[in-house]
Amino acid sequence: MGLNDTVSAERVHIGFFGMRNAGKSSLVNAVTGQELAVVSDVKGTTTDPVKKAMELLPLGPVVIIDTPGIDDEGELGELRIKKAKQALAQTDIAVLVVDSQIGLCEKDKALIEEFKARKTPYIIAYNKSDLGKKEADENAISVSAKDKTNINELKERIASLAKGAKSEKRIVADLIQSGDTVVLVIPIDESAPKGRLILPQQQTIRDILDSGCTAICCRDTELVQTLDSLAKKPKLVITDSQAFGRVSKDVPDDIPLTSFSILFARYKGDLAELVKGAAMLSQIKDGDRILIAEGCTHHRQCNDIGTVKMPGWIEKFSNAKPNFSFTSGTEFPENPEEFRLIVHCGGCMLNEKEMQSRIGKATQAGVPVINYGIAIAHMNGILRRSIALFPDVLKILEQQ
Ligand SMILES: Nc1nc2c(ncn2[C@@H]2O[C@H](COP(=O)(O)OP(=O)(O)O)[C@@H](O)[C@H]2O)c(=O)[nH]1
Ligand SMILES: [Mg+2]
Repeated sequence: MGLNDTVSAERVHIGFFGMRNAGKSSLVNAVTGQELAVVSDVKGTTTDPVKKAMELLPLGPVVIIDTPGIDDEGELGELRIKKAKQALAQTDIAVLVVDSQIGLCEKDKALIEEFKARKTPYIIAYNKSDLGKKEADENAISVSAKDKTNINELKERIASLAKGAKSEKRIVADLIQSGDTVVLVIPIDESAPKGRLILPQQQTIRDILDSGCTAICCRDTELVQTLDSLAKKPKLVITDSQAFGRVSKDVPDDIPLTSFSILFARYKGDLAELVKGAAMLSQIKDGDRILIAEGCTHHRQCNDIGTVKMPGWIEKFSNAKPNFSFTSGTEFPENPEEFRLIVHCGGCMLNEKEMQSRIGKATQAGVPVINYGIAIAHMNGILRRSIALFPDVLKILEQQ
């Protein structure tokens, strides 16, 4: 990723779905103007979803996802279908590609139901119009990847769907006003990446700057002197959740304090659902199955927390020996009901859609779900203070 690129998780994700040989890959190539995807008349050529971040006019920064056909057969086929479903979890806007010579089949209709259930805006692209045109209705467009017919029109339709698809949620901007000062506490320990800040910290600083506010960063060890040096009381202190215990002692009670994880839980996930789940931590017994889910596969800091620290903290807090399972990257159980609790990472590499979809799966299965920051805050007895900024969520905690 180049330094000036839009963070992938912040881009509108456009997924192309449909039957094998409908022309998904050809249409992806026509829309992007690049040979992004393998086109083949052998069915089932695309095996894994292919993802690419790019600028797509008139939309701007997007991620294009080309998926394998949903009608794949055999064991390998099942895996491909599963991967296509995982791609759907990240998709902000879906393009259902249909071979106009064949028309909508049952599997296409099932996909449409799936789009609706996930509230994913979609458009049907009847492809291969060069072979004979299918009259397109309101939700559809007739295109030819081969002749490049109606490709610009398709892009415009996708762009207009995108307008409503990305939420207007902000990380902190709605909590502060131009002129405010915000203090960010960023401990630099062995788990901090060398020479840089992590994504949630960068994004929070940017959101503060965009709001015409001042961001002051310090380590936990310099927090007291930093606060003492300020002529004006900061509007808010945001800390790394691992330092929350110490930081909460150093920040006077009249200054609101929260953590990056709480802010990101609100930004990408569902803070109320996540806070509700925290109570389960106090009910864990020997042998209870707990899933620790991470959004990325390569983040050393998270790995450390997820596979080592978090299980240790939970055992200590619950005074029990639960049974931990771990997933990472795009893996996430379709049916998580076997778990008593799901502890998810902050999800800095996942887009909002995916985070919402995971929380949705868990709550539908009746499984409480929390994130690292909320777990840490709860186990240190400081959850209340870290969500005091959000009265509606605080109410939920008090009602438990
Ligand atoms: N006539 C015609 N053939 C097309 C068109 N789009 C794709 N194809 C052909 O359909 C076959 C399958 O295309 P592909 O993009 O690999 O389909 P996918 O399996 O849905 O990704 C290939 O032989 C393409 O050349 C089109 O607009 N018109
Ligand atoms: Mg393909």
